[in-house]
Amino acid sequence: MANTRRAACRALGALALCSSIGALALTTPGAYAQDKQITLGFAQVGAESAWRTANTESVKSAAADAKIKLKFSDAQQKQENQIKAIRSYIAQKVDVIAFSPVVESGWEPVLREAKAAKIPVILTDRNIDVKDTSLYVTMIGSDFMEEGRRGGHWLADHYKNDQGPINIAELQGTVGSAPANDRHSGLIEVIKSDPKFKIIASQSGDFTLAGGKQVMEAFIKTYGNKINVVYAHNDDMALGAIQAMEEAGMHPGKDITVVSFDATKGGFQAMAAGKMNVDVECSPLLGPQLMSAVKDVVAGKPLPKRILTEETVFPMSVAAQTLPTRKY
Ligand code: GZL
Repeated sequence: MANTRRAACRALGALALCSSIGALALTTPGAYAQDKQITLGFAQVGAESAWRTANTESVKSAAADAKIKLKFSDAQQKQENQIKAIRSYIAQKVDVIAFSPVVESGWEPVLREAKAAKIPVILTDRNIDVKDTSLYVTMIGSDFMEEGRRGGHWLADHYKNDQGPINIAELQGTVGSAPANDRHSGLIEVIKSDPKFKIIASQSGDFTLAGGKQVMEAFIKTYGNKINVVYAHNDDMALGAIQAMEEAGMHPGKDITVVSFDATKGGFQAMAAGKMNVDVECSPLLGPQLMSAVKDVVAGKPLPKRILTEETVFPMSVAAQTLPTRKY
């Protein structure tokens, strides 16, 4: 009899303990949030390049790994579509909104709506140009100015014993986008002090292979063999330009130096084939960092305003041995 009474007391005690922990969890701020599945609304730029495809894959797989419910939209490179997607995430009362801004300006109104709805916003990949930086929690991505400087320094070193003139044809990314603006400005910062470098042509190919090919065909028609360097803001446009140069009987990577950005597998294959001289890395694999930031925001943890991705520069000489190790 006594044993039965003792067992009953133990069971009652355990029940009381469980219910008090349960109550504690419900009342402790943030504790409940750890149990509720987080919903993230992500407004992607589009599907314009191999980089973007890898970036989308990274976001989707990292959300699944983190057990975060992902609402995903593709804006087909149109700002109005990204704004519509963000508004729809606000209406659905998601926990966090993240997006890769297709261009730098025009975001204040919709971000003020997100702030009024108390939904935190995280920027990934590209930055925005706003006075009120309280409109977003943090920006996760590369330093495009530094990438442009790296491209410029590689050119300065490559032509250090050449008197010039060195005529550059520039294939710019999407007009108004942070990577296009900064990869251009970073190059200028380095070469402006050396008059032998001249940008004789500069036009947007919108980060696409078709755009790069079309613009390069026009550059070849106008400037022909006067072009010494093609400076392409991403691999897709560089690969399109390489096609145009080969169709015109030119030898990209040999009689025309090709500088590109992203360091995708396509870029490595072009370098291994001797058709591209250098590829400045820009990692699209931002998914894990984004999901970690989302969880921190929901848990009320402070985040730095800028989370920088580490990257490097790959010259043609290392392409063949490095290609098998590349993840995108
Ligand atoms: C850079 C990214 C750019 C890539 C392009 O972080 O925004 O957009 O360089 C992509 O390939 O289209």
